[in-house]
This record gives sequence, structure tokens and C-alpha cells, in this order.
Amino acid sequence: MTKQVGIIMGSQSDLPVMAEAAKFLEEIGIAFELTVVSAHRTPERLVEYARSARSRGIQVIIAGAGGAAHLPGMVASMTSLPVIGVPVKSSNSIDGWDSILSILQMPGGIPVATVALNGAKNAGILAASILGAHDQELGARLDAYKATLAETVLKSAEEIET
Ligand code: RP5
Repeated sequence: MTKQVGIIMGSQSDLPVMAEAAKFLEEIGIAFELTVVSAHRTPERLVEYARSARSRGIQVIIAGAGGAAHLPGMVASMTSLPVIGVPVKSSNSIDGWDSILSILQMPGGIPVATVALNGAKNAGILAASILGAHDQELGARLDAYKATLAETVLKSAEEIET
């Protein structure tokens, strides 16, 4: 199965957060690749990854990083694939604002779809939604997933309603 989503992160220490994206993609049945690419410590690897992603069959990139989180933006600067940025709250973080603002405040022309702090699950869902726009079967699976969310809320409402 061709890997359609590329998940990258600045450090192995980001994995506990980024694994949530992988978990969702696995559940919904989308093949993905996952690796570490550091914008600052492995810049050549970053260029190679971004430039080769489309030709390897990747359609969406999820990039997570913390601190001076330049990975998603730099990847977005080198590919026309959609890039979803996950701000990771790393240990030296200023409450996560460093990661959020580094990823969110992109200059005009180079968008990064930024999810919430540590919001890797939503990044997985968003990547699936992008692919699902042109894939009816996947779209139906996403609709079914959203229906389970509604059911959970309705069930909890019933439980507490007086
Ligand atoms: C960023 O710095 C990484 O994305 C990570 O969130 C943070 C800490 O990195 P390490 O100290 O684990 O290398 O580059």
C-alpha cells in the first residue's frame, strides 16, 4: 500500500505526542511513514525529505516540533503538498507559545495548517479529511467516525441529564 501521509518530527522526544496522529491514521486505514527530521540539526535531510515527498507518493505531510519550531514551515517552503503543523510543548518550552507562534505565524504564500498545542490527533484527522475529499470510501469512514463522537456526547448528556 502506498504511504499517503508523511509524519515527521524534530526529535524523538516528540514521539509521544506525534504518535496520536499515527494512531488515528492506523485506525482509519491510511498508510503512513514516520520519521525524525530536524530542521536545525539535519538541514540537508529536511531538504531531501521535502523535495522527494511527492514523488514517493506522499499527499499530505504532518510535521511536529517544539521550541523554535521551524520544521513545518521549512518543509512547506519546499513542497506544494499540504503541510499540517503540530506545535509540541517541549520541556524547555515557554508554556508552548514558542512552538505555537513559530508554526502559526507563517509569511504570506507559505501556509501551514496549524493544529492546537500537542494536537497531533487532529492533525491525523485533518490529513485524512484532505485525502477523503477525493476518496468516497474514506469519506464514509470519516463520517462514521464523526457519528461516534456525536453518539458519545449524546450518551453522556443522557447520563447527567436531570
Ligand atoms: C525541537 O526541540 C524538537 O522538535 C523538540 O520538540 C525540542 C526538543 O528537542 P530535543 O531536546 O529532544 O532534541 O527541535
